[in-house]
Amino acid sequence: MRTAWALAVDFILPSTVSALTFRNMPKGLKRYYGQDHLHYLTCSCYHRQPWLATPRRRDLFSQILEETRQRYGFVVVGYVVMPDHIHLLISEPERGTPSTVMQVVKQRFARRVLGRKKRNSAQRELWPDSEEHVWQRRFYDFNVWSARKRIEKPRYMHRNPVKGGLVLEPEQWEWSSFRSYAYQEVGRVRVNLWPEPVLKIRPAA
Ligand code: NI
Repeated sequence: MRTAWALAVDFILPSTVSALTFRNMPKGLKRYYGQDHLHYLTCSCYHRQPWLATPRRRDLFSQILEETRQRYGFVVVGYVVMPDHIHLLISEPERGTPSTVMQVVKQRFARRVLGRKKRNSAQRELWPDSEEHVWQRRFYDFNVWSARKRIEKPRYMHRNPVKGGLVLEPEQWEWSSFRSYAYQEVGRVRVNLWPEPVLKIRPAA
């Protein structure tokens, strides 16, 4: 993961989302949204523990990302799921903000992997806030404006598993957008695709 250029920009609580969702976010910070650009998001597992080490976990994360994409309405331009962190290049969502998307994905994944541990009420107290045990609180949001960066970011993401010594070629890593671009494969996460528009039909007066 390369974060030298990543901006830990400020954060504003979106009024549309309950404060509970954001209770782990650092206070007094704000992020800026609403522009027509892409967001390059990076989030690491807590203390770089490999919560995404197994294919099953990476499948789960990908599935949650796709469900969230459909629900919040955004384009995944590129992504990679690594054993201890993730990178996403996404559009502005139709509902909420990139921060909402990140929080939803982090929370849903944490709940799923910690679900079994939390079922026991005695253990529940040992896991007062599951998300904190799985993900770092902060994530990095880098606004991608230029055509050059729009190319550079996916390339960097696709090479991440190679640089990490996990595979020899980007195409050998199933949990990235590479194969969708190279072979037009329909992957676990639909890449470069707007969600189906949902028609809101008003009842006749
Ligand atoms: Ni990385």
